Amino acid sequence: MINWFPGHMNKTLKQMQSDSKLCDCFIYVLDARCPISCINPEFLKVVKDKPIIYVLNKADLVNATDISSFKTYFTKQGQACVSLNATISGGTKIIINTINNIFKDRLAANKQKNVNFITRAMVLGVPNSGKSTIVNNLCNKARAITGNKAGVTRSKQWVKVTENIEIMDTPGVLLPNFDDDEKAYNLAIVGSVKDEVLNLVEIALKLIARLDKQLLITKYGVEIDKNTPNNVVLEKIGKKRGCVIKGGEIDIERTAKLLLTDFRSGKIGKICLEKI
Ligand SMILES: Nc1nc2c(ncn2[C@@H]2O[C@H](COP(=O)(O)OP(=O)(O)OP(=O)(O)O)[C@@H](O)[C@H]2O)c(=O)[nH]1
Ligand SMILES: [Mg+2]
Repeated sequence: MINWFPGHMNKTLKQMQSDSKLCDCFIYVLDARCPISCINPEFLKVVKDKPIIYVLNKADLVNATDISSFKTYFTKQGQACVSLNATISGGTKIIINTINNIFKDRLAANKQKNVNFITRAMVLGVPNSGKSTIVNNLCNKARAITGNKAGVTRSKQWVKVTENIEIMDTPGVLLPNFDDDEKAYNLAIVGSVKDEVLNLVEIALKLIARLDKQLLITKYGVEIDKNTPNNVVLEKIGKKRGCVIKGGEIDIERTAKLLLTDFRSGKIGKICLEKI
């Protein structure tokens, strides 16, 4: 059972609800490795009935077939959905095009009247999904602080992206209660839950349960089969990778961290934790 909903997240949600009155649309950032787990029902109170652009971010870490199924899934909900890699130059241009497309009638009408209408978008999502990286990519500048762990952004900020688009970065917010442990574990695996509050061995075992054993055989050279218990798989990975403490015992915590780091950085492969 994972629960991490510190006071600042509740405060952030309230602030977002108040700021959302100024917003025309929302850039809802999802980690493409587990987009459904990234859906936070609390955001409904912020978004209400305004347009959403779902962003399947970190698309570079997932294979194209999975991306395509999730795009279909979100588009069927009547919202825009794009996939991207926010770490490459120009990776987020598609967001600007999508916003301009959603508001094209209003933009055209305002142009005729010679009024420069500003479209305001709030960037929201669970921690570590890449919101600040997207903001920086959109502005072509390091405006927002980013980091490879949950809870980097602590306060809101508005930034100008084009002559007619302004966006606001927000701190990541998790669900106050998880009704589905599997979703919580997915978020923990991808790094949305602060590692310090987790039992990383438990999370690594959950990751192993989700991975194709053949992939682990290829990547780590371990001798296992589909019936090998997950804790034995983890031990074998530790042994192969030299995670050993005095007396030849496996350092299981270090092995867990190593496996999670390999997964999070894409070293194990392009893997989606969810199927649709
Ligand atoms: N591979 C890959 N990594 C990404 C991508 N976008 C962001 N990242 C990495 O993900 C990590 C988290 O990025 P941030 O932008 O700080 O995430 P955030 O959503 O702002 O996180 P909080 O502020 O904690 O809520 C960083 O290490 C980024 O470099 C992407 O498209 N692909
Ligand atoms: Mg951030």
